[in-house]
Amino acid sequence: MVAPAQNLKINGERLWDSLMQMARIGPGVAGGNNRQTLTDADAEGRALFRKWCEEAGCSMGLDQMGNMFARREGSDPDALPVYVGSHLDTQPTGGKYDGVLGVLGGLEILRTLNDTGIRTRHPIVVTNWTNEEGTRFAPAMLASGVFAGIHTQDWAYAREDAEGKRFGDELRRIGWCGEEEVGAREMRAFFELHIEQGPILEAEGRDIGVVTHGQGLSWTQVTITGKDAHTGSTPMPMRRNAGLGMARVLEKVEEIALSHAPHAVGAAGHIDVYPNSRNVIPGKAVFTVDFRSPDLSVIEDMEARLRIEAQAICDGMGLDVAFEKVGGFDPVAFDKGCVTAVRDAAERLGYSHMNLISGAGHDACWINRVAPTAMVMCPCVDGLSHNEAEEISPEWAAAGANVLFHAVVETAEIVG
Ligand code: HGY
Ligand code: MN
Ligand code: MN
Repeated sequence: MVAPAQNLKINGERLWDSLMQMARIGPGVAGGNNRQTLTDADAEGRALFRKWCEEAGCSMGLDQMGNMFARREGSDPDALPVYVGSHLDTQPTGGKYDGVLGVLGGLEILRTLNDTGIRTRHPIVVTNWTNEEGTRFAPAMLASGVFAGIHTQDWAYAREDAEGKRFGDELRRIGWCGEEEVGAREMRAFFELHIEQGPILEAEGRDIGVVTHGQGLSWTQVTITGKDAHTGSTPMPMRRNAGLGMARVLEKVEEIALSHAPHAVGAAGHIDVYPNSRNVIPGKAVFTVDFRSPDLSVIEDMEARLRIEAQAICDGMGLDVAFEKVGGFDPVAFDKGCVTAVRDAAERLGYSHMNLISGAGHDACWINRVAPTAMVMCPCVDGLSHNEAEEISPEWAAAGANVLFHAVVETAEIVG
């Protein structure tokens, strides 16, 4: 395969401008974004992305999970396309780059190919995967999971948000439910550019992360039931305090994760107590424990110990406890050929780089099940993400997009 010329680069200013324009849709309250999946803001962001893709001459596809596909033709219409993309949905207090950099980095590849008149043999398709974040509708990477055959579409459509709204109804409500069967598309390869969402690249002074693996994830929803009662007149020995039970379990979560230092992590980011009234002892606590590790046996150990320890704590406090696995995927090893294409691109372009295990989950983790897949990462300031203060530099964005460009175009085979 012919590698792109070393001087072939994307237009970093245009990419940055597109990132800033997209960031104006679904603004957060502190400079970031709140463009949660299947909200009107998500619909607005999708429309802007579609407009840009059509301006770039793409034909648009949309499947029954709302996954968007912008196709640039190759010289061989029968050749399997090279896919590239990520997600446009954000956390409620999300940053401007998580996911968005990968989608608009893919679009920038098509724009640059148009500028230079370069043809590739394989078509190239830029994707926006629906509901990567899994915040409004658990689990994360829902639509890429359906595409990869992990979840059924019916199960996904029935997922409910905190207000009891169903995924399928909301997708139709915003007008982004396509006709296309989910998962019918075959891929030559899939590449995803993403900010690291961790501190390693910046601390090591590297421009590019060559992502060889992704750590596995486990989400267990824990429901602890006690008894609502008056916080003033109920004697301490008579209380069945579900909130206290939760606090003791969360201490155990920290202990369990630290027992597998330095790579395992654990926390609960979603926490609800009921009735959540200042002068009522919580009768119920519902929270999701998020455990991660590059090692599957460690994840399984943490899951098992959570159930044993939480049961013992609740038994000792006269509380009931129930567990439900609400998300998860095994550690991922990305395709060696695609990873090499990423590393060769970074070398060719003269960027400092290092191998990396992704701490966060990504659509690429599921697509890796159905197509050769790899990821490119760029640093982010202080490793901060899932926070409105998430920040990257235009230089980091351009470096990541250039490596993505070279890996994708080399895999798609330049024909002139
Ligand atoms: O949870 C994750 O790792 C991803 O950011 N959705
Ligand atoms: Mn993401
Ligand atoms: Mn995210």
